[in-house]
Amino acid sequence: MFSRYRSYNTYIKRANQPNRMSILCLGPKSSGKTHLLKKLQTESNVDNTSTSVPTIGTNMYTIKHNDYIMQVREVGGSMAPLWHKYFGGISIIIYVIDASNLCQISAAGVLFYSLLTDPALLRCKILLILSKSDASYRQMRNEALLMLQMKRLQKEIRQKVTIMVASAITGEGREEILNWMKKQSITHFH
Ligand SMILES: Nc1nc2c(ncn2[C@@H]2O[C@H](COP(=O)(O)OP(=O)(O)OP(=O)(O)O)[C@@H](O)[C@H]2O)c(=O)[nH]1
Ligand SMILES: [Mg+2]
Repeated sequence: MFSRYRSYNTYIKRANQPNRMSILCLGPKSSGKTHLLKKLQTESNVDNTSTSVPTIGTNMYTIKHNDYIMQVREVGGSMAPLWHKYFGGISIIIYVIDASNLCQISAAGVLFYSLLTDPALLRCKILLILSKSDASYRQMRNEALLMLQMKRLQKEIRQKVTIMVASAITGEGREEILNWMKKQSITHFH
């Protein structure tokens, strides 16, 4: 227990060094966080056999983009009641919603709203990713945003939410996400 606490503190310290960011990746179960983060790590195809396991607890990813090293911690969707334990020292949240899962979208939106109103995250930069854009039965961007009631939500929260569409299969959105993460690090450290 003590060593886990110490390693978490070390992570926060390291992640706050120049050119390193502390980023948290959250989202409901099976929304595609692990696959997407693997795709951000490497452009090559994601190995479905080793990544299709629900994240119990957390996964840490070191993502390099040009000169930047970004540390991203994924906390599994099954850990949602405990997400708040990982908010300390976090400046950027990536929230992943599965745009192909009609049943999940509204619940994902409610969970997203409760995150954004958490006092610890009021100054965070937020990236909302509509994942699995390759799925033929996905919701289109505008339909998904309508289901999430994004316009109304944006009026009620303090943070600016950037929205992107992505696929871990085709790589859609990869460059855009990496550039956004890098840009946040520049504005965060300078
Ligand atoms: N079509 C498609 N399927 C995907 C994509 N990303 C993930 N999946 C599938 O969605 C399922 C869940 O993906 P994960 O990346 O494990 O989801 P997760 O958000 O990490 O889930 P937890 O760790 O349980 O919170 C897997 O069966 C993947 O094969 C994608 O971009 N497109
Ligand atoms: Mg996962």
